[in-house]
Amino acid sequence: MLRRSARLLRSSLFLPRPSPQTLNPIPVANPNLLIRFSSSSPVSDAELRKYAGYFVLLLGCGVATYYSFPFPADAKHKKAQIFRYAPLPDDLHTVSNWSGTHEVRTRVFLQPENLSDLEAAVRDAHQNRRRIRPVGSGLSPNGIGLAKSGMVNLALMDKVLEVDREAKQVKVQAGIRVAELVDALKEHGLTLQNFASIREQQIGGIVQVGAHGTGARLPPIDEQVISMKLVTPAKGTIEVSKEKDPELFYLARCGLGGLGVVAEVTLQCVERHELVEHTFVSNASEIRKNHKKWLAENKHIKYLWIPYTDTVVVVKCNPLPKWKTPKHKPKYGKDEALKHVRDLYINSLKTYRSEIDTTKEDIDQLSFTELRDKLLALDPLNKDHIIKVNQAEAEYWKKSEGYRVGWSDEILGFDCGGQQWVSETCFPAGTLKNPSMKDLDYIEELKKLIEEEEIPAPAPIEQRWTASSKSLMSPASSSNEDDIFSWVGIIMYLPTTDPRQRKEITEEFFSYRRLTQDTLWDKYSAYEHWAKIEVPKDNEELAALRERLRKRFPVETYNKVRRELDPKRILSNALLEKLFPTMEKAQTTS
Ligand SMILES: Cc1cc2nc3c(=O)[nH]c(=O)nc-3n(C[C@H](O)[C@H](O)[C@H](O)COP(=O)(O)OP(=O)(O)OC[C@H]3O[C@@H](n4cnc5c(N)ncnc54)[C@H](O)[C@@H]3O)c2cc1C
Ligand SMILES: *[C@@H]1O[C@H](CO)[C@@H](O)[C@H](O)[C@H]1NC(C)=O
Ligand SMILES: *[C@@H]1O[C@H](CO)[C@@H](O)[C@H](O)[C@H]1NC(C)=O
Ligand SMILES: CC(=O)N[C@H]1CO[C@H](CO)[C@@H](O)[C@@H]1O
Repeated sequence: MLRRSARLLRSSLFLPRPSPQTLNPIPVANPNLLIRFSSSSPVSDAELRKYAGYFVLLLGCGVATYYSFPFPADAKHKKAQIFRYAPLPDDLHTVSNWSGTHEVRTRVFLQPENLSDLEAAVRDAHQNRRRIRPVGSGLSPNGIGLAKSGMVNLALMDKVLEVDREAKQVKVQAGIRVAELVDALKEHGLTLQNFASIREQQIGGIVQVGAHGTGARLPPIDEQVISMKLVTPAKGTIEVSKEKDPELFYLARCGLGGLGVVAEVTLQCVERHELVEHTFVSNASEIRKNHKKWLAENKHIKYLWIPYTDTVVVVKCNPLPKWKTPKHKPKYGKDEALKHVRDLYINSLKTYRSEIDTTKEDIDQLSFTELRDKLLALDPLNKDHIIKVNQAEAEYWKKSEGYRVGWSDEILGFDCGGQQWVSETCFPAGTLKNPSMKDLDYIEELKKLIEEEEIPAPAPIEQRWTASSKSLMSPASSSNEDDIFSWVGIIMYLPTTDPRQRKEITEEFFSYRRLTQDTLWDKYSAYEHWAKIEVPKDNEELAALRERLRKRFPVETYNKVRRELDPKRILSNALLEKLFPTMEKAQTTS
């Protein structure tokens, strides 16, 4: 049973998943091949959670679809086995990024159940120079948490340890996922200040890359960290906080998994609150007129720009009391809103396929993002086709204007659509009092570039804002608390499993990204999100990227502290080594 599900999973895309295995591998010729099954008697809580963690993430983010695997009936029987050698290749763990754009296979996937286990695993790996890169839910589009030579994952260390209702602070084990943390906080009347588009990240993962939501007064999520327990290879377990060691604290908050395994995190929370989301369609000139006011007035605001159209979808979210009770009833029903997109799909099917194998009923079942994926799949790199799809998307949003009320964690999610390539940059946009308007200039240039270069750019170009972060490695880092930053994401979907087509889309995406890089990044001091930065294959380009990173981030300090805390680079991976090479070469196995 167990085995079968492992095979099933391997053929799909999935999150790094809890699996029945190894800690303290017994020293044999190749310890990496040793798989240990837990030997404790009846089905423990942790065991249950292992299987509850068997999720396959299919599509979507705000409305992600999950398939959970049933708890194996013979699990008890399985537990009778204490140690077992894993035959190849059945126990290889394939860990893939969400979009299936990066994946690794590994035999070392440690899942400690508690702090002492984790400490032992880190100590052991350090002594034996074996790599165990910390990985969270593995959701980073660039696979920054993945390492072929081995990983440690805290999915079983997912407890809420303390809630301080007065101070509105919570102390958690870093393996807890955002969704579960928010659920646990409910009964205390608390929640997180802000959210990314999805809630499946582990706290360790979301903090270490400096992830963000939107709202020009709200900093990225790492800024909510008050203290952390860091398990380091060379210095053991250390507690880092502003009081104890400010330099290390601000470096390690957004530490890219390279300074230690974050075992525990104390987070600042806020009162649980409801938000009113107002979605409406605007255009570039109206936005220019109102931008300054909107940024300041709205707690959360984002713009979804639709290439080749003048349509901009504006989404504002604000606390409930500020508003008169909004009209709940949308002007159009779901079918009316989708009509244009469905019609385009039916007509496109006629053009692209001689036989229509999809019935009307099937089409009526599809959500907007599913329809968009199917439409794009027909001719993903044909600019004229993409323009039609974008225009249909603009129509869809025009008929989807209206209000939605709900708890902040529900409202702030977003359905990002299917598998995709994404590049997101962060750049300064002045202050809240005095916005530089560079954010709007950036988009204007980007849209012009798309049109001039005839890039088959789908929608949306998502634009968000945050306040600054004091974390030194954050793309929004600034010592000036008033500074605000804009985050802009470009996208190309991968609506196909055909490897040739995926390759073509990938190439087109990288040329699109390259054009934005050449035209915009230096001009606007824009830097890529750590979960989205891609390492160039070309050596000269890589050297240029390193140079660039040194201008913005304290790379020397980061490497110096890595040398102190993780001298053998057991927590690192190829991506980190490429971006932040150290003088002494990593000597860990492979
Ligand atoms: C559909 C989708 C939507 C997204 N939307 C947003 C968004 O709106 N805003 C945004 O900012 N990001 C967004 N992201 C990116 C996502 O929030 C980040 O990639 C986040 O890091 C993922 O968390 P994770 O647990 O999967 O971390 P992973 O990808 O597994 O790891 C991320 C980093 O954290 C490190 N790490 C993980 N756990 C630990 C630990 N315990 N100790 C030390 N280091 C650790 C890893 O080494 C790695 O460097 C989105 C991603 C997807 C797929
Ligand atoms: C940690 O978990 C292991 C099982 O992996 C168990 O044997 C050990 O007793 C636990 N330690 C503590 C302190 O709970
Ligand atoms: C932009 O939107 C405003 C407000 O809806 C409208 O008055 C204006 O005509 C629009 N401008 C363009 C160029 O479409
Ligand atoms: C399933 C899938 O598409 N996997 C991809 C993961 O990433 C690697 C490297 O980036 C690709 O080569 C794979 O095709």
